[in-house]
Amino acid sequence: ALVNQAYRTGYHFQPPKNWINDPNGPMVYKGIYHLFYQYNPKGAVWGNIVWAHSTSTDLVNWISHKPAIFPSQQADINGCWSGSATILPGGKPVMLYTGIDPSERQVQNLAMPKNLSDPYLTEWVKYPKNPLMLATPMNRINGSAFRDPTTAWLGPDKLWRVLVGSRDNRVGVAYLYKSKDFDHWNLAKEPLHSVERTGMWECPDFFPVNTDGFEGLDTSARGKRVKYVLKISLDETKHDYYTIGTYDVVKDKYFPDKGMVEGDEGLRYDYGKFYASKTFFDDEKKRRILWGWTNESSSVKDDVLKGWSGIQAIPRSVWLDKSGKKLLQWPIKEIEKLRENQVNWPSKILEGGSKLEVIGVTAGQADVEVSFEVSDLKKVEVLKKKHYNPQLLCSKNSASVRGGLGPFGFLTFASNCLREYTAVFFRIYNHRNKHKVLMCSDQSRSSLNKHNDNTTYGAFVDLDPTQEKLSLRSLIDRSIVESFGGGGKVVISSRVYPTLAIDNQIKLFVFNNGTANVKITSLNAWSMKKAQIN
Ligand code: DQQ
Repeated sequence: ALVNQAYRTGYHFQPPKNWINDPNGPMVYKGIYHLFYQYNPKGAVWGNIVWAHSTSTDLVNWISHKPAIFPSQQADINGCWSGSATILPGGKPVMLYTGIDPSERQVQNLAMPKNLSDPYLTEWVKYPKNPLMLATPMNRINGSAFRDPTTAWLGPDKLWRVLVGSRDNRVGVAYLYKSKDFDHWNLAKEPLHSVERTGMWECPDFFPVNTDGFEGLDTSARGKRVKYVLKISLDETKHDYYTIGTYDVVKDKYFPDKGMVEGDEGLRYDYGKFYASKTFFDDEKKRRILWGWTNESSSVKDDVLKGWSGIQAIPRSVWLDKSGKKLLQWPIKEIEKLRENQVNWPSKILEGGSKLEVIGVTAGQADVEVSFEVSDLKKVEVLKKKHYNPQLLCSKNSASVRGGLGPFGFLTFASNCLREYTAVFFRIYNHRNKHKVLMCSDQSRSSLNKHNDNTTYGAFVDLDPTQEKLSLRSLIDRSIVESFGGGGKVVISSRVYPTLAIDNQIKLFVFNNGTANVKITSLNAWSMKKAQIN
């Protein structure tokens, strides 16, 4: 399996070989999408970090260019770490990124395209005055926890603002810097935001969202119908969390809203593997697009054997849900042009304890959408405690544990006799006289190879099963299942490495392991063509 590269993806972004991590500086310039990313040119483990560079006209097919930013100055001689693009007025892109200096301190640097008439922007020039921001005894910033500048935004006072992730002991901090010329940056008296006991904030992202509709906004946009999103990547848990709130541009303070769906700590973009994510405003199509890194769940030894590690998740459009309490996410529309050989089922009953094979698609490289309707709510199981950890609930009640209403969903990467499968499903509960919908991605039987991390993931989906259909879409791609529940309310990405369910031995089922019947109101499945990537 390792030798024939069964786990290399067909339409997810990855280079031909070696290690990748965070997406960097995503942007669109003269109609060309740019993606830079953390890359080790020398192997399948983290190290020797440079900014690799690819471009695309559709966010699906990519060509690669030579590394754009690599150690060349004192200010980045020990590594070029994560950073972001800002499009200056007049359309000129610039990059702020973290450099590792000769004394292993993290500092913030600027790089600019050499030739603006080249839409591929293959050559980048470092600003000679780098570093522009650094930790000093005066500002009391921790120089080993000071990185990942955001896209800058312009305030009404014509000053640029940018955030840099940090920590002060265990207080997670987003330091704010201001500048009138992108050259001299002044640390604001107070950070934009900080939260106790969260540890290092990596890769902060701060952007406005529309309160009505899914149109994206430029990072400097302001107005009455605008809310703000602050996303942080928690080094201690390796998950991305966001809150929605208001931004006082005069005080330069961010205030997260109270009473968000799961409390004030923050929601997850993805309840599986997804880290160091970053959005950009697509000015061409007026949408905000989210990129995120999905690392491997295999052992380092296997990564070295297969010669690569890490992929980027399919870019997602993000916008504010009508409730104002969470973001919705959906794979970018363009990915649908890879669909072929559509399979479409008429509505049918999926009996309790049964499963149906989805025949006619390449089950290892597919896009599948199903929608369920439930009526037999008498059969729901009851949850008695006050609080439940949905991930634990999913791992306790795996797909093989018979339920009342659910589990029902997909068995992806299923082998012939179901010795291997990765199950993505819903299970409905009654919790304090309300219905609660749990969504799980169960990796417990994903592979006979036990050297993989097969943690099960889960989250509650904020929807009322008596009023709404339960929809599930999974993007399946050779070693990844990216699942969107409830039209993008909950997303879970999992990496799996079956030993039997590989290549043309992979099957796909819709299953119902509850006692109650459910109705499939529609099912659409497509094989996915291979994208041209790098
Ligand atoms: N990865 C980068 C850092 C960032 C971390 C280094 C997050 O800049 O904090 O490769 O994955």
